[in-house]
Amino acid sequence: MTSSALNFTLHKKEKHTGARLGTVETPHGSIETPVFMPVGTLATVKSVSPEELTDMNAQIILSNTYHLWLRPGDDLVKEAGGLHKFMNWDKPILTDSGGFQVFSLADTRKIEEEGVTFKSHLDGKKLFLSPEKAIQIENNLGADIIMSFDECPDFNHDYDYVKNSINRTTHWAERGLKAHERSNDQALFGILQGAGYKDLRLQHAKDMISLDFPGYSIGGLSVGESKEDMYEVLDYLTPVMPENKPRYLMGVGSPDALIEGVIRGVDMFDCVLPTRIARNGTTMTSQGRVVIKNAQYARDFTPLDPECDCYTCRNYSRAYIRHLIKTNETFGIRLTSIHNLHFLINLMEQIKEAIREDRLLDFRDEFFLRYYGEVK
Ligand code: PRF
Ligand code: ZN
Repeated sequence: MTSSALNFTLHKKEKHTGARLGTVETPHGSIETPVFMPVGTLATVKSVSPEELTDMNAQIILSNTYHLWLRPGDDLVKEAGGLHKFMNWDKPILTDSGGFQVFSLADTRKIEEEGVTFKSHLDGKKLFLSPEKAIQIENNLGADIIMSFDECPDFNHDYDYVKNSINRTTHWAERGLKAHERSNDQALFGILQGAGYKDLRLQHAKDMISLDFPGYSIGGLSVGESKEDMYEVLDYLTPVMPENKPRYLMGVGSPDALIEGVIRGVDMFDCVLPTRIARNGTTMTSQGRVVIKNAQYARDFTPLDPECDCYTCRNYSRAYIRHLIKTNETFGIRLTSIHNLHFLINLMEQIKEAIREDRLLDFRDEFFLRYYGEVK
């Protein structure tokens, strides 16, 4: 891995769907795809230690340029020896570019060709992020896979706006490529946008693919549109994406969307869902969602999920976890977070097994029946 930071090997395509099995090699080890990536926005997967992530077979985690730039500062992370060393995680890391976070968190932003001016969501301070600046921050953080700076317009934003926006995102991607100083050990992915417009989506994919990134992210989805709308975009988009490069669907990680995304040829996913819902006591189990605060679990001394072999389910009961969550004990949040992450990582293991055996559609139907009570 001297000349390029990333190697993707495609091992198999499923017989009846677009699903693929692959390996992504990075300077911090290999990732077997399809993969679910836990989110560690502030250089920590909230309440879960790196050892616990390793125990649940997490292969790669995601962190955020925008947040780490504001606190503690990318210069400090660089001084610590980079993100891996700073947070004691020596497996692969991916950083998002900050584009999306500026659009979803910051106030009063002004988007221009040069970059985005906005106010910090922490103290209102005026800040400016450009494609060059985003890449410079990502170079300092030192993740294995980094994202190009993009604009993520609303799914229903008007056509002419989105048309301008995708061109701007392409220009930003070109500038990011030029600014990238660590292409030997950091793979820079391009992000595909285009909101809900098929022609703009296909145009943007074509423009970005011509820039020859080592991988492509699908942005602008799961931003409020229906699942059907999202799947429709994937249906026409993934077939035009390079087969020999990883495809990453950004910010998507509900169980149904993971399965449907894999079916449509997506290799990588991330989502705050498992850790976010864990913090109010909502868990994902083989039988569907369990809201642990509910009275029915007060005297339930069985594990959260009888089919799960995670640390939480091996050692603690529903009644105990309910007690901790009800009394705001932080250990309760740790237990539900560990279980939920394990659940999605284990779901991906089952998906890979089903791809290997060419039975992914049957797996989907069985899973949906048990989890949602219906074949969708
Ligand atoms: N762009 C970037 N990060 C993202 C998104 C995007 O469109 C999304 C959309 N679901 C999540 N994270 N840069
Ligand atoms: Zn469990």
